[in-house]
Amino acid sequence: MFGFISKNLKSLFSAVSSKLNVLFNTSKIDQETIQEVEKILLSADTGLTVARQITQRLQQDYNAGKIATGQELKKLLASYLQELLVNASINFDMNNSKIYLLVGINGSGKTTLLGKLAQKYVQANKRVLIIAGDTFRSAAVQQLEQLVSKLQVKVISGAADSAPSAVIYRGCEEFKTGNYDILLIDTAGRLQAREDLMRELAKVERVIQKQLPDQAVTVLLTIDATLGQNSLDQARIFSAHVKVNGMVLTKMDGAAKGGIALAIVNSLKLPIAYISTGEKLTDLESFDTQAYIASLLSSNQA
Ligand SMILES: Nc1nc2c(ncn2[C@@H]2O[C@H](COP(=O)(O)OP(=O)(O)OP(=O)(O)O)[C@@H](O)[C@H]2O)c(=O)[nH]1
Ligand SMILES: [Mg+2]
Repeated sequence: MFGFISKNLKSLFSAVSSKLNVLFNTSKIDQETIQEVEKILLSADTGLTVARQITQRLQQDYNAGKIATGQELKKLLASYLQELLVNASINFDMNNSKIYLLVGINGSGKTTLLGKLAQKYVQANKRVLIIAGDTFRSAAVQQLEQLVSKLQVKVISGAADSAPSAVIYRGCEEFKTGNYDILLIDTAGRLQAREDLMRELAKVERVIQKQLPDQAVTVLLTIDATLGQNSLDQARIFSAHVKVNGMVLTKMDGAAKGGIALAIVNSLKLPIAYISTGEKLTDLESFDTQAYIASLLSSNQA
């Protein structure tokens, strides 16, 4: 698994890491090198706050005479990235959760993620129930049913344009009375700026909590990693309306510049539960901090 994730991330970071490695391999570090690090981090989509924060620390080290060689620079950069990501993957224990509510903006990969989680739990011999809570988009239920068609899992759906809380209520009843281990709930995509839709989501969360008061609900926010800095705004506003437990960075295989993980973790202190690296049901990996940093800093292609 480690090899797989680092291979995917390596191609994601190959341009960035090759530029960084030019710096790591120089024998003499000067003022310009530190500025170059900031530029490279920015080009990886880490955002200005993170890039500045890290280079300011490197600058202090440089002034104090602690960075004379490229290898010293690499070591310090790695440790600052590690510190920054310390909250990224800890505190996220998927094993104890039974209920997953997937939220995010339109097209961010919720339904695809649901299919992947369904496959993961079916493979682990769990009895999975799915609620197709996207009653807004007419083709949403068919998309979901097709995605999980080979898994033999029950999908509870409602009439098009009905209130999502109604189908979610029914699905929770089925979960209570049926013999299930895992409940996966899809929701319609919504832009973070739509206050009415954000309130609808908060209502959905309340319905689940009321129906299943003894169960913890894990809310996963899907973030399309190709959208760059706009993702920060999404994560902040969704978190203000529902209790987001973890983020899933999607489309980390495409045009994404994976530094967005650093920006989000730094500003929201939310863990990254998974990264999604493709459209196939198997393209899902746990977020591994060490592998992420290694792929950012190492120029060797796996
Ligand atoms: N390359 C790539 N494509 C992905 C990934 N995840 C999802 N997609 C694609 O992105 C598109 C949108 O994915 P969906 O899962 O339908 O997204 P959604 O959030 O459910 O969309 P709405 O329900 O319309 O809000 C689909 O074409 C997916 O196949 C990924 O990790 N990598
Ligand atoms: Mg969907």
